[in-house]
Amino acid sequence: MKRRPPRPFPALPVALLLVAMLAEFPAHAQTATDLNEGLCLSANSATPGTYEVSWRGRAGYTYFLQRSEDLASEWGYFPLIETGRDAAVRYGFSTPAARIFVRLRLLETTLADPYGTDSDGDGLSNQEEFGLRTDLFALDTDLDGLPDAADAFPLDPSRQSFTGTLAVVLFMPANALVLP
Ligand SMILES: [Ca+2]
Ligand SMILES: [Ca+2]
Repeated sequence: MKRRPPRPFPALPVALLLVAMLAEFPAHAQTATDLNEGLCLSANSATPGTYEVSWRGRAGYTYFLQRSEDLASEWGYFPLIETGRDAAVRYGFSTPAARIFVRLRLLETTLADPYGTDSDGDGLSNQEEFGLRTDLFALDTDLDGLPDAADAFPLDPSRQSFTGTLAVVLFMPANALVLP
């Protein structure tokens, strides 16, 4: 993977990482045929804890950027969805984590309403799943049997609390013997 030299950029808290810059790649930059869309993560040595992530966004593709601090726990999402435009996509962010890893998930299509779309059909929009920190591509993020939209604790499989309404219908069997 070819790496771009670190460039200074303003330190931003993770919650405000939505500072996207679209620019045409110079000739030496990564291309979509590179591994993982030419995804690069560069640390800003001048400002510890600040990074720039970039990749080649292909037209007709939709990108979701994920992060992990240790590769052992679940991957989380940056709260952004990027529609490829055959151009570079760059984001700057800061984090207090000692290490940070990033990866892309992509759809080979574009979405008319990326944030309003429910990508996994669990009843929650992508925007709502960003807020809940659930997986945009899993009906049941914590695998406890309750879909994310009905799970009061969608990230904790040890706590099962149904948030919907249970419909209970009582009926009398045709051969029932009614006692006095
Ligand atoms: Ca969803
Ligand atoms: Ca669940």
